[in-house]
Amino acid sequence: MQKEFPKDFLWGASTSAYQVEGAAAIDGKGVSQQDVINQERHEKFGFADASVASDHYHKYKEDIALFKEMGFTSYRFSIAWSRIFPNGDGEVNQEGVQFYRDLINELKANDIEPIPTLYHYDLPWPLVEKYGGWLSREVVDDFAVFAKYIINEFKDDVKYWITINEQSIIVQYWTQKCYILPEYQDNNQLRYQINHHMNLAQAIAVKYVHEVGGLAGPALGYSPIYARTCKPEDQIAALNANDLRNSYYLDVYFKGYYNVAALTYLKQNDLAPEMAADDEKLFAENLSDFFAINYYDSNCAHACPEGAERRWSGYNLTGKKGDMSGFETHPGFYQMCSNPELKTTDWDWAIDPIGLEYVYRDLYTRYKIPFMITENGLGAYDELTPDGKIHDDYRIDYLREHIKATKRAMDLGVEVIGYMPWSALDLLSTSNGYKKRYGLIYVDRTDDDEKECARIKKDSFYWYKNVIASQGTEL
Ligand code: BGP
Repeated sequence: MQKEFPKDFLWGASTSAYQVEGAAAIDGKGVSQQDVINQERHEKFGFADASVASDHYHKYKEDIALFKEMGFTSYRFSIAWSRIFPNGDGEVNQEGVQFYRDLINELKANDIEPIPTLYHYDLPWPLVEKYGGWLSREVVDDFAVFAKYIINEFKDDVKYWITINEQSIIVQYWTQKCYILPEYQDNNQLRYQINHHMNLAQAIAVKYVHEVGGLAGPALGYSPIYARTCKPEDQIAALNANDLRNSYYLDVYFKGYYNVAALTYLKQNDLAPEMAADDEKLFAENLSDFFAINYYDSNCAHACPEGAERRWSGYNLTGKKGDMSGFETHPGFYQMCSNPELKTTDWDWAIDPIGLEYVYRDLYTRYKIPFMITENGLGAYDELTPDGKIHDDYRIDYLREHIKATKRAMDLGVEVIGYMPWSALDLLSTSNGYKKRYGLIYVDRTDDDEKECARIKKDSFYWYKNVIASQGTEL
């Protein structure tokens, strides 16, 4: 039998605003870039748009009752900037503030720690129209006003603040996570420019959180990168990939400066961001307090000759194994590839619980900062059987092995304060609509038909309830 997790360990799960709330044009909410992006994806690929999503806006009390039944002691959600400032700047929409106040009060009444994310991909659309959104440095000032307002508003109820979600993934999939006007889409330096603006915004958010006595951390979309072979040139390629895809972000948040090798490579290839003289000083003065890790998979890399064609990360839109549109390639630096040792999901994400153990061990050695898992999960086709059940044993297997990996790292001294897998309930996938599901709670709707969004407990719901009740000893 497994030894118990600490008594105050935060057990819960995660969601994000536009993926779960719906009510996209209700009670004063303004349009966000995700409303526009998902409308376009609906027209192009048939994925659901974000207008109703999982209707959490109207059903949050029912959802929190289910969280309580599972035994949650934490819930990670995000705050939609366009619900608070419908224009991105200017007037506050009090009805939007009231929604989050009600949500937080309901969580607290159920002894569930609210863990809000300030930014999860959903920039107010008027800021895209005004100055191109994250492309412009002007966005940093508008974000600062929003962040300060929210942090002050909820400072008495929130201890842990997640600042910005997955900047590294935004760089990789920038047109999916940000609205980029077509005329800019060929200029890849802008990927890193956007990220620089986000680094400034995130440092300012950390500053405000510290001013009110809270703790702050960015949610890192983190995949460790293995070398495909033990050839020295593949090992160096994996190191290069780790520097550019991982440490480039970590070092800013936790050391206060850009990773030297990654920044040098970007400069040599005209991809580096423009920055002002004091920007790194702002980073250094506002370091983050904990790792919020979003872990789904590990990645693999091998050496890549000079002169190869530069390519950006591909994706699988169909959910048929092997339908990946390509791998990121940086000539002379590295090329990403699949890992022949690992099984994958239907969307080609490598399943690797040991990879999570590797992340804990590697990052704790390098930074010695506590961890919180803010996403971890299996995207899968779920079937609602005629008897009204969802037998998602594949999801249970996935989560069990990742919790075990967490415990192994903790047994070697790594500090982990919470585990919040993705996702509390089914929601709109960022890349694949409602066919690809992650929830512990099933939401009865499809891409084409919103139905009533009824909640149904999956087998994983009952399993996770028992995991929490047994403090992680019964997996
Ligand atoms: C992370 C995001 C989430 C979530 C998850 C699964 O990158 O933070 O918002 O959606 O990945 O990704 P997807 O929905 O594309 O399967």
